[in-house]
Amino acid sequence: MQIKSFLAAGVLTSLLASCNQAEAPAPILPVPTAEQIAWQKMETYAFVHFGLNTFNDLEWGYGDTPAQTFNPVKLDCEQWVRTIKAAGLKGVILTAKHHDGFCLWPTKTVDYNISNSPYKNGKGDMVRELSDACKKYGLKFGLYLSPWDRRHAEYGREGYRKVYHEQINELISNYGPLFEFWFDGANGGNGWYGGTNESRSINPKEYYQYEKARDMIKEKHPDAMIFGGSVPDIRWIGNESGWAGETNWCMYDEDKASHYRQAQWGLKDADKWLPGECDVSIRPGWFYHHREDHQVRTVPNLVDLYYRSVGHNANLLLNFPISLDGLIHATDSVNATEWYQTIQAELKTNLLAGIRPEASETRGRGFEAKNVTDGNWDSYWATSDGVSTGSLTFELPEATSLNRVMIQEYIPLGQRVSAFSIEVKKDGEWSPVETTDTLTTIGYKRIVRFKTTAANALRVNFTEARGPLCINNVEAFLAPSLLQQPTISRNAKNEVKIGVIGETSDIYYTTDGTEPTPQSAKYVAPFVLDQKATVKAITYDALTGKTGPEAIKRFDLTANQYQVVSPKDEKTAAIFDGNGYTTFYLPKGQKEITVKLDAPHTISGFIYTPNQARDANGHISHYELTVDGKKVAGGEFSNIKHNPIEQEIRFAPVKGQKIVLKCLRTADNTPHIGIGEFSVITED
Ligand code: FUL
Repeated sequence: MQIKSFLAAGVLTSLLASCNQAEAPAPILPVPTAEQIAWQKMETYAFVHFGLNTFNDLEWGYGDTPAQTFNPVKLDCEQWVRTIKAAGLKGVILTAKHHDGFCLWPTKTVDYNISNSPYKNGKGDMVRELSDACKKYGLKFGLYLSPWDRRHAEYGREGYRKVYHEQINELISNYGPLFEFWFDGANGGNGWYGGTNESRSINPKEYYQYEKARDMIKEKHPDAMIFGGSVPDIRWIGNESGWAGETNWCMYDEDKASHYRQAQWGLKDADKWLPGECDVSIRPGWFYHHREDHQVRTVPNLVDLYYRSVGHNANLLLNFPISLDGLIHATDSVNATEWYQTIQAELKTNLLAGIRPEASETRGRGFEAKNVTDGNWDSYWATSDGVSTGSLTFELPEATSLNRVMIQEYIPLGQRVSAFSIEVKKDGEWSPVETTDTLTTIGYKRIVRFKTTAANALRVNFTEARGPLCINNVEAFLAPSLLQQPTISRNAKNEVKIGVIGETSDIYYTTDGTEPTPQSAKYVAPFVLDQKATVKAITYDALTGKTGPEAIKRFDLTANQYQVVSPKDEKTAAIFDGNGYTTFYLPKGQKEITVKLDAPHTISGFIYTPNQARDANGHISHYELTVDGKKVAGGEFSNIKHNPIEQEIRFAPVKGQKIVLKCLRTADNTPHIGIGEFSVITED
């Protein structure tokens, strides 16, 4: 009896409590699905690019390299997975087939697959091996299957479409749960196509029948996010550099966007919830190239990308090019692991934990300001209907230094905030924090970095939103300073400039190839270097005795050793000025540039840098190079449109003086041809 009345009282209390509970704000459409929310909470995961390209030093195989060249001798998927886990990444997506058409699993659809390679005497199955390793180590598993297939004879026709769908079917049927399926949008047109060596164009939205493909995938993997195609769940962020816009809405609609680059910011007024994914490689290329071993992204660079992806309301997909032996290279593995540890250290102690903030206004019971510091993702502070601005003030128990603020909106009810500001109170005065960030959207997560400041209190003002505010988390941190990697450049006057972005620190350098130490020359101002040399530089903090990542730059011929004979135009100087942002565009109709060196040199390669300006065009995608009238190189700068990095081409050394770089095609078929930088690699 006693128990009964006790229970009744309990029910009554909770009934009363729920009666007093204010009503939750109405969702503002569109809102994410439960699967999209679960995906966004993953925040970071890995990509691996591996296949025939790896063994042929290519980014985009043409579809004609023999399957027998796939021969990793130490392949160990568990090593990949251990590295990926140590880097704090929650899953991995494997390139089961790239544009060259080579399949990493023993598919029944085409012979061009792993069973016709020497790997495990044709008994290997990379998709199986990696998915097993993921299960063993508790990582999620996803797949990339390139729709564009440069090998298949039937590409562009119904025959290949059937093959493609059957390949999807094999992959979704045999390898366990998938968290993401990647349809790559690239389609360069030309390929081997069964030996026809031609260019084929298709209308991707219709040709691949993505709706059908999606249904097949979702039937077996309802949680899987579809990337790309015509019915995606998430969107490409519009660049392959790993960052999202500071303003970044989860809403998007390709048909409403003026250009694909709009994807970096999303759209405030679109009716699809399509959160952004930032894909980026830890090296310049997506596939492994020995020449990039010293170009692995450094810890500070990766840390910066974290803040500009996850900290900008997007997920980060970090690629590891698997090396020739079948392992993640040691440098990549060390840098990725240290990157994670650095992020952990930067966001270790939440200075607002347990503080009950004061809110400008509250909707009522259940939506109090204390919800933003209770560590519960599903409880949030909300303002009343009709109130879409407000502030949260956190009194700090003692004067504290800070330089990071993290804010999260309760996205199940939609993304709302479009403007906010952050202030600190010092000596009784409020002032805004010093930041270069534009404080607009928040979404699932926004992290703002600002100059370290002392504070007795912190205030976040939400100044514009699409409806009542729904904020579920606010945290603040004091990240230790991080030594950056210097940048090194040489201008047309042969002046070498070494600099660092962000916090200032001492720089030491060498020009004779030796390793720089704090005993080396200290950089104080640009210096002249009018010969071939390698400059190495480090940052150093005398207080901690720590050095930052080393920068290495090899300088070959100087700008005055080049003379452009055609076209005659003084603007051509821009291509030797050490600055990839200043670009020379060839006059309309002209397709080549002729350069004369000061004297004959033994030349073993050249470097072409496309315009480095954001979203530039006119990049050369197909080229030919002659030295003294003899063709020494020609081919494709694969993937240069979306990954416009420096292109280094090597060839057998040849002595000569007159060089002609000819453009056979630009990446976007624009009539103007841009050259950011051009240089040759000499052996003398
Ligand atoms: C691009 C491809 O063309 C690249 O090779 C790479 O796979 C990247 C992730 O997507 O569109």
